[in-house]
Amino acid sequence: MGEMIYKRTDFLKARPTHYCPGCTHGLEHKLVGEVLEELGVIDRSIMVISVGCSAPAYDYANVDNIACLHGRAPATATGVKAALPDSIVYLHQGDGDLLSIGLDETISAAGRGENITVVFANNNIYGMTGGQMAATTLIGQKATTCPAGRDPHLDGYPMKACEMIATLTAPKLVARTALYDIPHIIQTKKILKKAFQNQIDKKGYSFVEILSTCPTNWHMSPQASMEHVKNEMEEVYPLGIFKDED
Ligand SMILES: Cc1ncc(C[n+]2csc(CCOP(=O)(O)OP(=O)(O)O)c2C)c(N)n1
Ligand code: SF4
Ligand SMILES: [Mg+2]
Repeated sequence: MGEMIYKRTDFLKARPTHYCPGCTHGLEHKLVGEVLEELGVIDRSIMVISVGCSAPAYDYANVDNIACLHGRAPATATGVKAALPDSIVYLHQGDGDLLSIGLDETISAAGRGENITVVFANNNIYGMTGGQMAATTLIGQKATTCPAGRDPHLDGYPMKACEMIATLTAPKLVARTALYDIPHIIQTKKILKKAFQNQIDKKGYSFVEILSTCPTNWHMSPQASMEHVKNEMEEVYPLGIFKDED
């Protein structure tokens, strides 16, 4: 990776995004960008973009990127890392992508211990396609495909990514964070930094789930969405470090 043509120092381009007001995808890119800048690895970072509302993220970041088929980001990232072992690979995936459609890819990459960093934006819904139920949708939560609310007898129970991945031997860091206030934003950045440092140090697979918002499909204001994360989501998806090999 020594012969990069452009010297890049800023992760994000100075431009507005398409994200709805109160959506946390943008804040997540910003935190990752700050971390990659502070670690001095922007020149060798590659963004692996999944299908979902964050699909156009390639337009916002000053790094090389690759767009993947729905759910296939971990396999693509595996190929990127194999071809460019010194690259820093950042996956940004929604819950529909990472769990509902890409569970096999997710678990397989984690099980192999690929030296990549996964940022999982869990907003409990298929945001991009208009609010269908995801694997993570809460019991009782309304979605277009469960208009009366998710019923576990019909639709099953919410799936918990960190809890599943932490049972595997290979992953080095598995954590769940949130962004509903400044202390949690600071904590999220700290965990993201560790997750990318692990990759720089060639330690292996790191997985950071961030409890995320979708005010548009939740039919809530940005402020109410943050309260929802704190009061409803966190109860089902507790925050914490599920595995840290350090
Ligand atoms: C194999 C496949 N199935 C379905 C779709 C349609 N699709 C595009 S985005 C999306 C939902 C994405 O939801 P999520 O990953 O949670 O991202 P969000 O928009 O919520 O951030 C779906 C179902 C697709 N593109 N490919
Ligand atoms: S639809 Fe939801 S996930 Fe998509 S940009 Fe809007 S708030 Fe974010
Ligand atoms: Mg989603």
